[in-house]
Amino acid sequence: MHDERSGVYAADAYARATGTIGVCDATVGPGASNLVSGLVEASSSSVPLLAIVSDIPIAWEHRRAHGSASQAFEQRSFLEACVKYYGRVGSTASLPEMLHACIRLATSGRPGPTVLEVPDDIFAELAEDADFPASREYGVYPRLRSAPDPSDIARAVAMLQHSQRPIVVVGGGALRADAGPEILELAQVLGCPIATTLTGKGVVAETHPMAVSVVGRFGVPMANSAMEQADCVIFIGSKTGQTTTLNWTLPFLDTPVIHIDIDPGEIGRSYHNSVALLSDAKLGAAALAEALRTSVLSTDWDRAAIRQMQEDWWTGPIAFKEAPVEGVLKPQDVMRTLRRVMSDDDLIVSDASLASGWIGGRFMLRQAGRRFFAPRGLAGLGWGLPAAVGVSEAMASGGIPAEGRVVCVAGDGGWGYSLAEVETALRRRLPIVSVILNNSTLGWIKHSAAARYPDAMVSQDFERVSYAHSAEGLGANVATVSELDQLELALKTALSDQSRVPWVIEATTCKIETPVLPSRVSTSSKGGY
Ligand SMILES: Cc1ncc(C[n+]2csc(CCOP(=O)(O)OP(=O)(O)O)c2C)c(N)n1
Repeated sequence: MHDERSGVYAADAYARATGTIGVCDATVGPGASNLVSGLVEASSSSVPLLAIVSDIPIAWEHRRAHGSASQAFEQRSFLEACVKYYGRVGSTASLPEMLHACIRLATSGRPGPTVLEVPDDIFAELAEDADFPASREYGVYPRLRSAPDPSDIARAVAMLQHSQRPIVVVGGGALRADAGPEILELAQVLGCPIATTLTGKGVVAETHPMAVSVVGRFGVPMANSAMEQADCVIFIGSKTGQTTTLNWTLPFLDTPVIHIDIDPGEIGRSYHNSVALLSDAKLGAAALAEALRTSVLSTDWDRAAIRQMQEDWWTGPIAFKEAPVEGVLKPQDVMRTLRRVMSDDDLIVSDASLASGWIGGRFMLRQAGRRFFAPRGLAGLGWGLPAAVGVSEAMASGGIPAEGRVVCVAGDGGWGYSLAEVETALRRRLPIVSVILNNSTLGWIKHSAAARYPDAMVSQDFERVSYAHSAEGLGANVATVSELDQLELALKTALSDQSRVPWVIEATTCKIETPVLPSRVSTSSKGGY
């Protein structure tokens, strides 16, 4: 790839799509330092990765400082903070075991990234064939599943027996654990709505009669409204972070919480009185559902009201912040068009910023599974296109079924970080369809600056740039669209093109609209937005 940042992003997305570890490599020094954003994204999103990084020869250690040895710097202390484990290979004899350690640690427990650092002289040595039995199963996650303590299940059941309106909120941990069927079972027994975090989107199909879609800042108002009405919240595989909980104001601090998680350090971090079920998401949901099946419950959600909210949100009229302007598309309309034209076999990848929120709240996932990929760990711009390359490679190599296409959605700011990877997609014959929401501005930053410092704005605007022209130069088929029917035609053409040449569709979009939902002002049920 053109940039080590892209390499690690692609490996991350490959791991998310396939359920196996992603691997990338980078050269000593500037290559290694470029891995930081991707390693932190994978760490905060709990994605197993192995980054193989080279280093100066062992004998040159005294030449590390100030680049006496060309490109050397303290890369270990720099990268070690970003990963679960940093293995430095000291001899060829230790290589097989070190490699095994990196893979084993990346995929076990809460998954995360690891680094294998190999000095240049070790790389150059001839290694004997390893007398070490390699086992592919270590590269797959979740590898070892643990079940909850029955006494904790009994406490959770006792709490739920007092609940009229429980809600299940599932995060990325549930998606990684393939816990969808068990979570559906749990919600069925409880007769309750199911919400997801942005990273958990896909655990259940959003067509389900009790699915209220994504909660939090990048979510859907009906999900936040269901959270407000809930008198007990069951988090499954979620770090209950800022975006999901509207700055830890929802659930309210006095709402009873049950938390199923693989990482004991997460349970109780945001909601101190949580009933803790230390468990894999799949086994935890199954055990709770099983115990509840024989319990007396008194849940009474208004199912018809939930059904109505779903219909209004997905198919009702869209409320815009400003009136439609000719020649400028609304991202909400772009999402509805994408949804109409894309098939259920297509996968969707978003870049950071508003693109994640537009898809999170406005693009209904009609089938469950790992179908939507977004960088919410570090939320760094430029993740989208390289990640689409990783997902598309997974399709091309048979790592995941290949019936559909990979669609990438990015703002123009984010697209600018990694646009050279269009050539990678072309060279690898990956028929990715990218849609750039070109509002010629760093939209989210502009919106927050306007809200916080309206009298001291600095410019977040760009010149009007033709990203279509640059993508054409990089070898893609392109289209520039500013009307909905043009967009629909371009998408249909791109998605049915059999040439395996990537497509880049540049849409002129407005600067004003935002998918970001307002934060609540208080942690109590009395405070509003
Ligand atoms: C690498 C990186 N730098 C800075 C930011 C801070 N940031 C968050 S959103 C945003 C604006 C993104 O603009 P664009 O990609 O055009 O999307 P839009 O918000 O306009 O939809 C910025 C700069 C970030 N998330 N990542």
